[in-house]
Amino acid sequence: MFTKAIVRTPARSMIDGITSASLGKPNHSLALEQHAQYIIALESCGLDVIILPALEDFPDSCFVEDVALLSDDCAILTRPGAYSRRDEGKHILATLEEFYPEVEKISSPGTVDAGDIMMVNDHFYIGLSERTNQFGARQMQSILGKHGLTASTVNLKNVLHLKTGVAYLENNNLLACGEFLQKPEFQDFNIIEVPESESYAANSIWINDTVIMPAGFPETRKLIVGAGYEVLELDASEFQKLDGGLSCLSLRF
Ligand code: CIR
Repeated sequence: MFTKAIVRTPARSMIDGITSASLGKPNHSLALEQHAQYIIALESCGLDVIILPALEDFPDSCFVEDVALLSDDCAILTRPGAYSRRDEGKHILATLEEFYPEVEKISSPGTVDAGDIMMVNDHFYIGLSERTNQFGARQMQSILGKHGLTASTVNLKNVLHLKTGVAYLENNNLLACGEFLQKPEFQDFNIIEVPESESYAANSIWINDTVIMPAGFPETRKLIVGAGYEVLELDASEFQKLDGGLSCLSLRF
């Protein structure tokens, strides 16, 4: 069960965020509205939501998921792979220290975006991507190990982050798309296959038995409802324009 989430208000500078999508620039006012709905959805799942202020110097800073890995046992500040995001963590550290006695850190030459890390009980899958390198993954593995947690790496080919293409929905259910469907390391899960045409919906989040998913993906919605979950749909169009999804917008713990 999660009890809290940290989010950060989207900055006006988000229009200059990093993207590989060709969906146009995000509309800041609409992003703020969608973000407000996101917060309401998290609260309706029982979470206390800590809302951090916008950081204009960091266009991608609303994607807080990438800057830290939080679990019941430890908090780890990452070192984001994109240079423009490298110092975002400094602005969240004090908040993390309110909840964790010690916050561990990934250091150079390691880079990690925590959007590349999927928690499955006490095990963490770490995607090796353009953002997360071997050094970072090894540091992460060793810090998690100190806390009695295990980790393994997954090579990514086509997606930005591991959780762009997979989401663990608890109860051994894995929502997955594209390159992750055939990965040997995921074959023991009950795979809920997201159709390629709805791949954006693979970035959904489980919160206390509700699945929050992006609006507009009816096939995936049907599959998730069929697996027995309550579903909340949210419009995430302005974040999709920056390659971001619903998981990226919060740290849940
Ligand atoms: C970036 O490229 O870093 C942002 N525009 C999007 C980050 C999305 N985060 C995530 O998938 N965890």
